[in-house]
Amino acid sequence: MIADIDIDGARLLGRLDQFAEIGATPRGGVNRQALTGLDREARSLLAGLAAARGFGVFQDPVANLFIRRSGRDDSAAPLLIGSHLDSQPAGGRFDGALGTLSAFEVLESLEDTGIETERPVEVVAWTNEEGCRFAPGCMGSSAFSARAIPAAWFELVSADGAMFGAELKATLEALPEATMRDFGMPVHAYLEVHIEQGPSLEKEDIPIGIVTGIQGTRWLQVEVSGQTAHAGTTALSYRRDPLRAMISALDTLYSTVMPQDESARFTVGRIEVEPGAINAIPELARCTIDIRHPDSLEVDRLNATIEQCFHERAKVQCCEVLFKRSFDMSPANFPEKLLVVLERAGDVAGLATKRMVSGAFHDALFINRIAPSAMIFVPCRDGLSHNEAEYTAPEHVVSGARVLLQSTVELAKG
Ligand code: HGY
Ligand code: MN
Ligand code: MN
Repeated sequence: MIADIDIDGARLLGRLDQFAEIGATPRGGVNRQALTGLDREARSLLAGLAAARGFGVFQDPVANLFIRRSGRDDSAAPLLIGSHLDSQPAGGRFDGALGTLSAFEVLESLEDTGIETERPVEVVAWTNEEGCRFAPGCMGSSAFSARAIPAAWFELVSADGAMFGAELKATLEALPEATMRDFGMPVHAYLEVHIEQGPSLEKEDIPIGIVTGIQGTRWLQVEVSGQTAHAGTTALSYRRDPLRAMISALDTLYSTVMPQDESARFTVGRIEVEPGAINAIPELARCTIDIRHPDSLEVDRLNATIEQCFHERAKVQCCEVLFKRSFDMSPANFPEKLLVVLERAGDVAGLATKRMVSGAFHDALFINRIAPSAMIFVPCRDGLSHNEAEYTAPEHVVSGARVLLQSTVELAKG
């Protein structure tokens, strides 16, 4: 071990169970979406656990939550370790919570053994990583790295009718014991443990992934508009059916984008139709499109292909189509100097590691814009995530936290 110190695996596994109860779903997952009462409940629980250990509790204007353990030189830029506590609507109990609670376990283990670090170490729970209630994703980490909250976010209304501004205010007010701190805090480095959310570590029976980078992601909101009319009296030649145009475009895109490029990802997560009456031709058809690719030029090309396809099919149906880009995250590469620290930590923990690119986006991508960042992946069963059956074996939970602990000691020793 870099340091003769270990984590308390039972305590960490117990914490994961405790947090999984907040927003628990009947099928064993969690629905703890960003800036809801359940998200606030999880944040309060973590803040209470932190206060009980004498750690400092802070939050910034976008409700990122920080838990601070002082260092010998408390003026030094802290090492940040963490992830997120918000979940998908039908999410798993490990996505986000694993990294946040592994980071808290590291802080507790340091405290238990009385190890003094040169620089402060702070656990962070980033606000709204998932982006499914309020797009874009990674709101907390992107506002933190940009040192500002985009004004446009305060216009956002979620599908459940909530206003972003009101929910953010309620979330900040729900943690009066947290000291407010403004944006702009310098960061020495950032580390995040996360489940792989893919199958490769499990398939190769490797317990630790050293994440070298994250592929690009772009979210489109598509709206096709036509003319609502009577289902019974409107003949084909009089129809301007936006749903028919959308289905035709999507059928072509499903059968070309991913089959022609195994690195490309094309996902339609939500479709809405208005007015939604069984006996009226739709007036509006809306859908979301999530595009991913390791090569940002390919993201642009896919975007252009999608727009062209929709415009062509809309024209055939005498419909209009509008596109809005609600998230755009170019690929990131993490610095070699941090990757070798993680690999060394894996070695001293006696764990096999492999380098890999993340197919999922993470807060580390934004923090990497202002401080050296890197991620530790652990396997998840069948590579399944954003699914209530998401599962990571206890030994992998413990291994990820062990590598985080050793890397933390290495990076915080000054
Ligand atoms: O969508 C993502 O890639 C992340 O898991 N929220
Ligand atoms: Mn996540
Ligand atoms: Mn996720």
